[in-house]
Amino acid sequence: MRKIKNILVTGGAGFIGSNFIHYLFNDTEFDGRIINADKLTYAGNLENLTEINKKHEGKRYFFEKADICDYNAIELLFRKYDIDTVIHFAAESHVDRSIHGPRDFIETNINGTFCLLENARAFWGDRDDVLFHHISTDEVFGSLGETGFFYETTPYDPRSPYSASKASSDHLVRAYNHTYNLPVTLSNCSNNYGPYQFPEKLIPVMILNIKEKKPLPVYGDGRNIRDWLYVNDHNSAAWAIINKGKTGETYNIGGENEWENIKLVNSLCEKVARFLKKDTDYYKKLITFVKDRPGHDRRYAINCDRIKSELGWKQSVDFDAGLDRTIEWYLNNQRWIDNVRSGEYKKWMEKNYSKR
Ligand code: NAD
Ligand code: TDX
Repeated sequence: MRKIKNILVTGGAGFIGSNFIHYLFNDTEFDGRIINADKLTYAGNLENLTEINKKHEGKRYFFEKADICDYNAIELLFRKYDIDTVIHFAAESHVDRSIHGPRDFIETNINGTFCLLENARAFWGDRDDVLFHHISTDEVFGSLGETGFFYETTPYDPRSPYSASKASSDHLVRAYNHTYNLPVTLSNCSNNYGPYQFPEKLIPVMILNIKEKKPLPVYGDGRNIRDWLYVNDHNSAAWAIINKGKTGETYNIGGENEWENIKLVNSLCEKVARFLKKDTDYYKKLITFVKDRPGHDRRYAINCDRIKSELGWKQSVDFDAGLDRTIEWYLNNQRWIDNVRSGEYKKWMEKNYSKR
């Protein structure tokens, strides 16, 4: 197996990236250095890494505030830390934001990925003991009807500015492998949930609104379907690919756990009510059907047989236990919530959601 000495984690202050850094320290044998490069947009929060920072900063963990679109800044990081592995999480990640303002999505997701690839190519030359792992989404495959699944071979059909920008970055990563022999792997994953997820995505929005007795905004008829995976299971899959995956290949990652939004929101009402020892029906009455998301993809469902059979990965957290863990985390971390809700996030929410 390739020895990883210095891994560059882009977007390591975001939801999945910060969980990945926790995962490396807590759940793996990895003993190299972790360099977290993050621009700290509204979604980047170093509070996610307070404990890691206290214990490991300057020894095995290094934070660098950097924009992945800044060629010189990234070049410096490759040299300074002698990077041999990249796991690329950094992105603008929220579909609704991409509808209101796609520019940052094009800039970070496409140009930022291009800039990282250019740097990796320049710094690594024709080395084959290095790897660029690109984190992508099932949304690049488009939308499914009532049946069927996305496979690694499913043609791309992105339908939002977010998914189009991610699809574009996937194509660039594959092109760098094909054209320049850059050692790359890719993964396309379904919806993640867990601690540290920014409260703009469905599950944290609902948990917090239930707790605060606010309306629970369900888009359209609530019958859209998503496949949910606990964030650590995404990270264990990415780590398996980095260590055992075949260069140049793509792996689908999923929860095999499809839920209609409305059913999930009802289940969250029941669960949070149980935690707070309150009446479930009161919370369910807060459910409010609101104007649909433009171009709202109907159903996502991932076939992840490949990573299971070839790399021996499987999901380890079932949805019931994972949701309980997540609800408990949001109920017990009010300070994190207050901090994250101030600043840029708050301003954006006020501007875009006050009219609903
Ligand atoms: P997030 O929005 O929580 O975090 C993104 C991080 O990237 C933030 O810390 C932000 O500061 C940083 N960032 C943004 N622009 C940057 C730039 N120009 N330079 C440096 N850093 C920058 O996102 P997430 O949910 O953790 O998603 C991480 C990755 O996983 C993304 O690539 C996303 O497309 C992919 N993904 C997410 C999900 C999901 O359900 N959240 C599912 C599949 C794939
Ligand atoms: O308030 C809401 N009400 C609602 O009905 C929100 C925030 C969402 N929804 C619906 C829209 C979707 O059908 O819930 C579903 C999930 O929505 P999001 O949490 O916004 O996730 P989604 O659009 O599915 O995209 C997510 O999964 C794939 C991540 O944000 C992406 O980064 C990832 O690639």
